[in-house]
Amino acid sequence: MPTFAVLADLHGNLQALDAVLADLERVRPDRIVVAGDFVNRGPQSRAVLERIAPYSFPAISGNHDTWLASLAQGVNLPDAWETPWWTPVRRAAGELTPEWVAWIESLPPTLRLELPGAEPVRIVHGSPRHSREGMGRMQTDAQLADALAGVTERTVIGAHIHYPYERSVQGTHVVVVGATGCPFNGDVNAQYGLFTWDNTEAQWRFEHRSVPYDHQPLYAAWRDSGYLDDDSFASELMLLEHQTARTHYVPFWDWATERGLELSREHYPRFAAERPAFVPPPLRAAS
Ligand SMILES: [Mn+2]
Repeated sequence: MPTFAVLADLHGNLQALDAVLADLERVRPDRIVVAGDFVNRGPQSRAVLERIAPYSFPAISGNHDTWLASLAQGVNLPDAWETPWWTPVRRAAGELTPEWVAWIESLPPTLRLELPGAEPVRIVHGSPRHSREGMGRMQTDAQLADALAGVTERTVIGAHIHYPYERSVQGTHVVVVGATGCPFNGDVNAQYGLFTWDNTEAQWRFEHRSVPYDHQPLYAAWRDSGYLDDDSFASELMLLEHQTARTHYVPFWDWATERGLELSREHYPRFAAERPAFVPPPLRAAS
């Protein structure tokens, strides 16, 4: 039966990428596709690009890839760009040479994968219409149907929300693969999706893969890369995401901004106390 793997959200985590590549050596799918977000949120953006580019896997860009490619060219720099809050992003953008910027900009936003003896699939980062729009459990069926409008493939595979999720929306089989480098589902392993064509059901079967790896070299990379040097609380939050497999950076940012508070560690305990308890997201939508 035809098989393929989709990895995504590598996010500058070389150790997680290597764990998935080693697992794929054993699994040996017919194809391997990368669904974007190679860079940012981790301390090894360029190392991840250098490791994966030589494979020439079919790939698309994620929102972090295109964002960092513009930042690397000095385009749309945020306010306070030189402050420690922006240190991890500034450093990751600084890792992108003009050659890597050009490589990122050559990636399409979505792609169609065709394997002999099976139905074609559409691979996206967020949703078919935007790399920053997820297809997660917060989306209503109507919102998802809107995002899928115009797609001709019966199976759409995305990433971006950093947890695996499978759902059927008005006849379209929607699958979101778990994140390789920065999962938010409470599982610190490196994750990806494996797909096998099921002739009897005439559909792609999704297997969520979760590969354990040693996190110590990743933590060492955070320390040794200089990402933590200027006391950046943003870098600390990103490291905390690697340690806990839970999102902290964006929720803290939103929380502090809503209250007009500085993005500083003194406010973090209050944020943490006010957050709802973490509940691992379900792998499948209730039908
Ligand atoms: Mn991502």
